[in-house]
Amino acid sequence: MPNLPILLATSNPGKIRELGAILKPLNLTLLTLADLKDQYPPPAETGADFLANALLKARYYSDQSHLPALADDSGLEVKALNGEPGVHSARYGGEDLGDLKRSAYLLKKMANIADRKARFRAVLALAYKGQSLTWSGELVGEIALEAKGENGFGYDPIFIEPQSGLTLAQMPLEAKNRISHRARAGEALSLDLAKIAAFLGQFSQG
Ligand code: ITT
Repeated sequence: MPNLPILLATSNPGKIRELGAILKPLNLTLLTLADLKDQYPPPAETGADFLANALLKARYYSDQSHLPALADDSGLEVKALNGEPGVHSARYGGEDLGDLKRSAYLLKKMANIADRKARFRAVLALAYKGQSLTWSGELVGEIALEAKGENGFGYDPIFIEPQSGLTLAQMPLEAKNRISHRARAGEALSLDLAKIAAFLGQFSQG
């Protein structure tokens, strides 16, 4: 693998923890936004879907930092809410709510809804100098009746993983990282290491 460091282009600490662990075996050299001397304001996520927003973030942070940048765009889609909150997952119910109140807001919307089917989706995008690669993953499950568990982030306390019957927040990080939408996107990425090496290699000569 060429030795170009890759910038993990997210300001979400939950994603940094998970992506760090998921990508660790791949021996990529990863930097976070906190490692850079310049700080960049996050871009407006104006894309219509996860793919568009992942590409938008990866391209933005790569252009700013002049590094290859790997961004994650992800979120929760609830069938009975026509796919909401979807690309609005991070801001659903109001910008400043915080994770717990945001989950409570969603539970309230679901109060009288019997169909609890939902899925998490994640798209990873790697961008550098006008080129990009993308990978995606999903996890199907159900919205719980009440929040349970302390681990994870975001909607984890209200998302039940069907095999175990546990919410993602009741699982240790390693267990979530074996099955999550982000882990599946990471697996797809790991199957493309040769492509990534070629992608980075084309820039390493100069
Ligand atoms: P960056 O854009 O800086 O990466 P963000 O939190 O704004 O961080 P997104 O726009 O992709 O990221 O929003 C994703 C939201 O979806 C996130 O804030 C959570 O509320 C939710 N989400 C995504 N993955 C999740 C997971 O594994 N567990 C629980 N909630 C998740």
